[in-house]
Parts: sequence; structure tokens; C-alpha cells
Amino acid sequence: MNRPSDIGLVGLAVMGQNLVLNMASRGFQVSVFNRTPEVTDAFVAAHPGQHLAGFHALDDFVRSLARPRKVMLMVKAGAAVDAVIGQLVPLLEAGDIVIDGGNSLYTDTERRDAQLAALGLRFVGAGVSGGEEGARKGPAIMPGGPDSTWDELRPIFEAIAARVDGAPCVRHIGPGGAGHYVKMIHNGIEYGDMQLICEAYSLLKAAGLSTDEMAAVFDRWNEGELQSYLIQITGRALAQKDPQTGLPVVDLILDKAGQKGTGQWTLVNAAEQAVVVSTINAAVEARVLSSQKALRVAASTQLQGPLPAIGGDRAALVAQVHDALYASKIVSYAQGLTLMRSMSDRQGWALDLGGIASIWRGGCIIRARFLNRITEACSADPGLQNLMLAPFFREVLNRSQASWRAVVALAVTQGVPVPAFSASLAYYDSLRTARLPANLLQAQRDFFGAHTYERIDRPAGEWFHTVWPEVI
Ligand code: 2AM
Repeated sequence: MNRPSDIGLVGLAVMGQNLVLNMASRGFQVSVFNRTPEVTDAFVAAHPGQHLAGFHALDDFVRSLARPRKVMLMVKAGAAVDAVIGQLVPLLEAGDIVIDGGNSLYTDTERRDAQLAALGLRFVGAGVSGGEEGARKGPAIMPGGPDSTWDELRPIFEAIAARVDGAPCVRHIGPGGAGHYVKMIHNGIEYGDMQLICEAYSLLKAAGLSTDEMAAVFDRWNEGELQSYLIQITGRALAQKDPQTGLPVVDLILDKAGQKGTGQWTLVNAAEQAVVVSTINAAVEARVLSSQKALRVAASTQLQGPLPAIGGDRAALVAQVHDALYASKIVSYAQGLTLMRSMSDRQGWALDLGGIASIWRGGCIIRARFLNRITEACSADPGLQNLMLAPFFREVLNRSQASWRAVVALAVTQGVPVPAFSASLAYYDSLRTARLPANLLQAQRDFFGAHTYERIDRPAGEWFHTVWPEVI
């Protein structure tokens, strides 16, 4: 008989298997269960000598766990999570902990948290980022749930998480759905980062750079301020050749992007709170438009515009695109942080934004050098209203803005779509415009709906109405 297991994991698809192997390799004894028992058997058989115990019956699986029991679910988000929770609940006892490590919608997590709390059980919605390799070697983990669960889970999560400068990429995010919420924002930001990189690629391509030349540009960028996993894999992806044709693989890939929903969830949440996330919005919409391939092909012969052909000094263009990418990325993170802060205030989650940025430095898809700077900015000024106003980022934006404008202007003139670059620049310009044309907007509202307006020459809070001429 094995010693009681430190943790049990339900759901042996790729992410589940890799997390289990990660835990076992750190010396934890892990019980595993999968709905289809053959999967459990094959997995255990494929990894002899590891700290693994496979079970066909859920009650045996639960009995094998040390108390308080910790059961981590890595099943498909949605109904499967509720189904497995329903089967587990009668087998658990007060104080036991159920962890959902899938990509669940945070509102589902809030509901499950309340449901299990009413039964005396503890529920942890934990965002896990890093894909297959991250799960095996060290993901970033964003656990929510009751404070008391953190003491129990901390030794395991800290042992399996990625590490940056010796610090594990995991921390307790906050109560209820806070962990899954922060994972959702991570994914929204990831959408923005990816689209911005694609726009940079699109411009360099229009300037006539070959894929190999572009690969070299991204490799070089990865040595500097833009250093990040996504820039790194972009360089590698561009350099990859198709074995059959010898052509760059990217040139053979159909330009229709998929999405699983976390980007859209981010937009819905932002809309609910009236927070601007225009870069992420542009990124999600770019995927939507990309998926309408047949319509685009038809429109390409009917709607006119220039045929992109960017001439001039290539090295200068590469430098300008670098600046546009960096500045836009800063805007995107500023928006994402603003959204998290707003939600934190609304929910009373007390999210530590600097701490969140610090755990995103490793393991996850958006891992990047510049996240250190966000952590520094947040700790230097905990009341920081917008990341763009932190001294470090303000300086980058101020020195990049001329190139950024040149790039967006060039793209517009050449007919190269750059929705995320231009949305980011528009946000930047709106934020730095002390007097926006909303005075006229207020006039319009007062004109047709007597909505009233405040005046610049009177104290705030005093409302005025003009008797406008009648329009028939
Ligand atoms: P399976 O191997 O039996 O299909 C990803 O789909 C993981 O979630 C798999 O391990 C899968 O188990 C599991 N899963 C999906 N739906 C499930 C359900 N309703 N109950 C239990 N496990 C489920």
C-alpha cells in the first residue's frame, strides 16, 4: 500500500498528464483518475517508478488522499467541471479542497465557490498558463479561493511552478473567482501581444523583407526591450521551412485565426465596467475578420485601396516598427491593468497588480522581461492610475511616439491594416488630450434629449440646459 497521496488529479488529457508528471518529479505522491479508465492505465504504465497511483473508482481515488484532501480537476471547462464536482462532493468531507485548474469562466468559479462553501468544502479556481511544456516543466499558476487553501497548496504549487530569479511564478491571487479572472486577463493581453506582433510582421513584409530577414529581426528584438516568449517563438516560426516544399511554413499557413473565448470574455467584462481595452478589442476583432476569409477574398476585388509597397530605408523602418510595437504593448498592458484594478475594486478582491505582473514573468505565454518594470512601477506608486504615467513607461512612450505615428501613418497610406497599433495610438492620444471634442457631444445630447451639461466656467456638478432652436 502506497503512502497517502499528497494530491489527486482528475482528467488525464495532455495538461493533466504533464502537471501530474511535474508534481511526481518534485517528489509528491499523486493519485490519478480519468473518466475513461484505459487512459489512467496507459498513463500509469507509461511512467513506472514515478510517485503515481492510478484508480478506476472515484471513491478509492478519494480514499487514497491525505487529509485535508486536495483534488485537482483538469477536465474540459464547462459542464464537465460541474459533473465531476457533483461526483466528488458526496465522497469528500469538511475542509477538503477541490481545485479547478482548467480555463473556467470566473463567474462559473464564483458560483462553484459558493456551492462548495455551503457544504463546508473549499474551492480553488486556479489559472494555469504555459501550455503543455509549461505544465510539465513549470507553469505560471494563478490560484484564487479562500486564504486558508493557500497554506495547504503553497508547497505543491511553489514546487511545480516556473521560477524567475529564484521566485516561483505562483501566488494567491484573491478570493472566489479572482484566480480564473486574472488568467482570463492574461489571455486577453496575450491576444493583444500576438496581434501587435502580427502587425509588425505585416509591415515588414510590405517593405519587402524576406521571412528569413524578418526572423533575424525578431531574433534581434528578443535580445532587447521587447524580449519575450512570443517574440522568441515568432522568430523561430518565421525561420521554419516546410520539409515538402522548402518554403517558409508561415507562407503556407491559411490566414484564418481561431479563438476559444477568453479574449471575448475579457471584452465582455471590460464593457460591463466601462473600461477601455481597445488593443485587446482590436486583437479579438482582427481574429474575427481573419476568419471571414471568403468574404475578404471577394472584397479584395471590389473595394479599392493601394497595393502595399513600402520603399525607403529598411533599417529605419525596422527601428520605427520596433518602437510602435513596444509603445502599443505598453498601452495594452496599461489597459489590462486598469481593467483588473476596476474589477478588484468592484469585487473587493484587493488584487496585487505588481505581484501579478511578477508571476507572469515565467511559465506563461506572455512572459517577458518588461514585466519587471510593471512590478517596479506598481510598488513605487501603489495608487498609480495608469501604467502609462509611471516614469519608466512615460519615458518610453515619449521617445517612441514619433516613430509610432510614422508607422501608423505609413500603414494607413499604404493600406496595410494595423488595427491594434492604431487603436493603441488613439488611446494614447485620447489620454493625453486635455480637452476632447466631448463638449460637442454633450451639446448634441442636450440638443436632442435635454441631458444637460457642465460648463468650464462653473463648478463641477452644476448642470445647464440650452434652449436649442427647433429642427423639423
Ligand atoms: P476522458 O478521457 O474520459 O474523455 C479533457 O477532455 C479531459 O476531461 C479528459 O481527461 C476527459 O476524460 C475529461 N472529461 C471531459 N468531460 C468529462 C466529464 N463529463 N466527466 C469526467 N471527465 C471528463
